[in-house]
Parts: sequence; structure tokens; C-alpha cells
Amino acid sequence: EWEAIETGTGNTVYSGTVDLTTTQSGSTYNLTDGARGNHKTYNLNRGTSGTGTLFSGPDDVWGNGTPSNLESAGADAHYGAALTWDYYKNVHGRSGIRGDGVGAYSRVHYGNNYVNAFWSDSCFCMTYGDGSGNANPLTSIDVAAHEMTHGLTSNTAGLNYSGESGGLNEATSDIFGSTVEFYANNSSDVGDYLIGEEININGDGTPLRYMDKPSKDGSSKDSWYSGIGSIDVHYSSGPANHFFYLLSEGSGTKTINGVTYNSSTSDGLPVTGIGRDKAEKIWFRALTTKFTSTTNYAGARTGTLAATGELYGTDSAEYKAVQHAWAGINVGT
Ligand code: ASN
Ligand code: ZN
Ligand code: CA
Repeated sequence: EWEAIETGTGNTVYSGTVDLTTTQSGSTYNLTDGARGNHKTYNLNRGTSGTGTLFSGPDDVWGNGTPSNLESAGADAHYGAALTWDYYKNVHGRSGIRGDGVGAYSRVHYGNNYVNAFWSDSCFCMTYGDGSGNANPLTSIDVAAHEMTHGLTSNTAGLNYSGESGGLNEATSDIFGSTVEFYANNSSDVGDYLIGEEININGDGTPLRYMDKPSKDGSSKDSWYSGIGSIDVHYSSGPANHFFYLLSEGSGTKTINGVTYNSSTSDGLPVTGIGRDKAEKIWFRALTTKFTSTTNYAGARTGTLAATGELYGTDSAEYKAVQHAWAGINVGT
């Protein structure tokens, strides 16, 4: 049966009212993104297995902006997946997670009071819980892009999810979670170097993670040290997140989109940022052409320097900034 590509309206929980790409089949609309590899968004309706049901209905309006309407989080997830698709396509020239133009799918309303979201290689899909009290679905832009980026990492570098490579895997998801949020340019969920600031995961409105100073979460590390491979990958990601912030924005105090950051270096030396547009190209090139499953922090330094040399030359200000940013988190000199 023929399906027409349509533009519907999503009334999301976190990102206001947005356009969603959908399909129409007869008199029924579906949350199937006909412009992005037919990425579909399903409602698990608090179940924990299978796909549940594809979001569908008689009109092309999805949700009402509150989590109690189960379409609302579906709209967030569909929007986040579309943004992440567009970001990789338009900024990095990659069509879909595998680069083959094929969409993944999303499942929302996983379980009851489930405070997590995750990517799975086996289903080629991402899944979102509704958070504490089912009141804070984990469907913000940065979380969606974080999870989808785990799919990208699996299909490129394949960074093992333990030890230092695991921290680099997690940081890659935080880095592109943040850059997708900036790319979205959404006035309700503005770009920042914070992860999960929308989803109230701590119950007090604070973000899950901070890229300018990762230790602000109480557990993540700001700089590399010899034992970092034995802590949780969501904490050993800290130095690489910090590297990316320093490379993009530089050390010191800076306010962006109303958030004030304060980033210092382990060697006390200043870093001059090269801007996010260049930093994200360096990390993507390193991830997709230099890193392997066993890349550690020292290897990430080597890989990003090689990528930077190819993009900007080894005599460039960009190359020096990459050296200084790694030195600022105690990797190399
Ligand atoms: N939300 C978590 C993450 O993407 C799930 C996990 O621990 N893998 O990192
Ligand atoms: Zn992750
Ligand atoms: Ca964020």
C-alpha cells in the first residue's frame, strides 16, 4: 500500500511544538519518518519487550506537551531521532547510523518508573523509560542523540564498552548528544554542554553530566589518571568530555545560551578554543577513521591529532589546540 510522506505537528514534553515527518496510509497517520530511512516510533505502553504498537491515529498531531498524554514522549523521541539523522547527514555527510540510509526505530514508555534509556545493537533500536513517577520521560534531544550515537560508535570504531575505550564510547555519545542539541537550535531546549538538564534525573533539576567540569556531578573525573579504566564508563568519559569542551570553547569562564561554564586545565595552562564546528569534525573523523575497539586515551590523542592534521594541517592553530586540550586533561604534553 502506498504511503505518502507528510509533515505533522509534535507537541513534545521538552522541545515545544515541532514539525514531525510522518506517513499517511489511507485515513491513518503513522510516526514513520518517510524522509529518514523510515525511522519508526513505537509505544511500549509500559511493557518491556517487543515493539508494542506503532504510534498511529486519525490526525497528524502528536501529544499535548505533557507526559500523561502518551503521544507526547513519542513526539520527543521522533523529533530527536530526526534531528540526529539530519545532524549526521548535513554536518558529517553520513546517511543513517550505518551510513546506508536505513533508519533505526525508537520505543518509548518502557517499563514503569524506569529511569534510563538505551541503545541496543541487536534490535538496531533505542528505548526510553518514563523516569521517576513516569513524569520525566528520558526523551530530551541530548539523550536521544546520546543513545543513537551509541549505534554510530558500534558501527564505526566499535569502542569496547569497558575500560578506557568504554569511557571514550560514553564521551562520544555525550559529545554528539551536545552537538545535536546545538544543531537543533530549539528555543525550548537550547544547546549546551550539559547532558540531561531537561529530564530532572536527580530530582533537583540539576543535569546528569557537565562537560566543562565533569566532576561537578560528584563522580566523573576531570582529567586522565592511570586508574581511570577501572571506574564506570559514565565517569571515565569525563576527561574526554572535558577535552571536547576545552577544544571547542577554551579554558576559563564563558556564557553560552544563558549557561555559564568554568573550565580549567590540569596543567594550569590556558587553552584557546577552535569552536564547536571544527571540534566536532575532528572527533567524528577520528571516531570513524582512526579509533578502533581498543583505543584508549593515549590512542584518542594520537587519533584526533591525525584527524586534525588531515583536516587542517600539522602546522595549524587547530593542531596546536588539540595538543593543548589533551595536555589540559593530563594526556600527553
Ligand atoms: N543510558 C545509558 C547509556 O546510554 C545506558 C547504559 O548504561 N548503557 O549509557
Ligand atoms: Zn551511553
Ligand atoms: Ca543538554
